[in-house]
Amino acid sequence: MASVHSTTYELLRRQGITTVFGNPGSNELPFLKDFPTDFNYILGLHEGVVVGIADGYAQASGTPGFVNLHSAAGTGNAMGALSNAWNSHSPLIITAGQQTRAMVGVEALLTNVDAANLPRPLVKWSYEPASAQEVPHAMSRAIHMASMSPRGPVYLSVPYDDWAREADPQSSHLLERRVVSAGLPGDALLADLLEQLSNARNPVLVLGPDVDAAKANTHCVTLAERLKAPVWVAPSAPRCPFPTRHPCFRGLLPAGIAAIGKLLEGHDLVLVLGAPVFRYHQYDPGQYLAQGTRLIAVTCDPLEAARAPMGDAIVGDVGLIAAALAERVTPSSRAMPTALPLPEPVEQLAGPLRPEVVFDTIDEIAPHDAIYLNESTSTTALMWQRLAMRSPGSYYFAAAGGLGFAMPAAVGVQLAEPERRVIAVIGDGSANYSITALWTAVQYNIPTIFIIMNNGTYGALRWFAGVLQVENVPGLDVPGIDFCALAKGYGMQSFKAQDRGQLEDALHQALAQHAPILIEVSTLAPQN
Ligand code: TZD
Ligand code: CA
Repeated sequence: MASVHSTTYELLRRQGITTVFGNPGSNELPFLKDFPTDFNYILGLHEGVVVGIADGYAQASGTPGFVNLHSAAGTGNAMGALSNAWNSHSPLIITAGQQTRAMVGVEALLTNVDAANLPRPLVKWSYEPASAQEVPHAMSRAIHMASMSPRGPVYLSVPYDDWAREADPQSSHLLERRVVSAGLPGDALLADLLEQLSNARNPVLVLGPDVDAAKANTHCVTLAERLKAPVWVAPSAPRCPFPTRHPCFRGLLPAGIAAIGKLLEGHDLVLVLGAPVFRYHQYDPGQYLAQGTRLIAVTCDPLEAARAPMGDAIVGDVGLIAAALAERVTPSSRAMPTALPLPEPVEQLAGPLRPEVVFDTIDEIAPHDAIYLNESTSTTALMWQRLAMRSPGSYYFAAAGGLGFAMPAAVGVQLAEPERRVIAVIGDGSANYSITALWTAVQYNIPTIFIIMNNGTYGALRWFAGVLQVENVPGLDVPGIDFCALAKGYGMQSFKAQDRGQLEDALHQALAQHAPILIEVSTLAPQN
């Protein structure tokens, strides 16, 4: 008779899931026992790092990331990372070991009390099976729930004595199941949308992360070119859905209500694809949309559709809808938008370097299909202006704004994309939330390039303090951290770059080798 253990591994195998991202404890050892040789285990030293790596891997590969955490404490450590995964529709199957069934009731050490409730509301589905025999069925549900549109993280708590039990013989049915979502709207709805686009005098596209997740970037290029429409990226962008040097590209929308309303003024139709409407940040009260502007959003997520404060929404498959619109839209006779001017080069040879110089240097030296992770919070706008992003899957940023995402996600993205170079640009503040990601990169020889922008401060918070007009705030500086020494401690090669020449040399060296590397750049803090 098959055990719960062997049935579950067979189920994962059949679904193409053979990598486990984890940090183990006693409750998890029976699951990890006799770990199959066709599976890989990627160890992270903190659960925020484990989920961050799995999130990057799931987003870049488009396949579910399987995570194994330790009970309540491990889950708690992962909650910040889970807030990002929830907001980026990342398909993550997060499992946690529970105490043995006989001792859950007495709350023995390492019991996950009310386990299914712990990760809510940051999961699509959360469960602890009522019996050992139910474990394979619950795992099957978890996989399908995470993978079905809208994708997202799910949570499964499994008492550790369940793994050695006999599986229900009917579990074999689970091995054969396929569940797919079908999401193209009916002809009438599509025809109506096409007519509105054709009739619009001055339409504009606003694209979000789920365009990139659906690999619909080229469909959006065709759509924009046929409509001759400008293209904005939806605010607080976690991914890059459109090539940033394309003539239609207008940049990243600001994250304020009034600012967006004003920027979109004059357009009679705003078509939003694959983004919430909108992920605002700073409170900038005003009109959501100017008089005479209509908005239609296409999203995979009913929650996003329901909570938008204005406009219509269509819930469906963003990739299929983008492809159908691109193919069928009537080409416009309007003039093609003209490309944005390239940013002015900044002459500076000696450091501390202006962030512009860092980005220009990276842009000059990095391969054209490099993948960027961004967690340098005060320089996001500069990054979008100065780094050309051409290919799908070229940019990732914490979708909920939770720091500690980009370092581990860069490791996961690199695992999923071994042919491309991954460059993570990380602030000196942000680098401390998930610094142990360096260790995983070293141990598994994952050749991510980490660039630390060391300006000694929480630059973005200094800017925000200005927006909120609050003065004399403590805790905004982070001086005295030697990132090269930290890298050395985790076994990683590192360079300090004090000027442009040193940065160039370090980047060339990093790109010439197949090993992770950290480059610490002294940068100027934003002026405020
Ligand atoms: N903690 C977590 C988990 N997420 C957060 N977003 C913050 C705290 C608050 N926070 C920001 O939103 S930006 C920021 C903090 C602390 C400063 C990051 O500083 P940095 O980058 O050095 O990484 P800059 O370029 O100096 O802003
Ligand atoms: Ca900083």
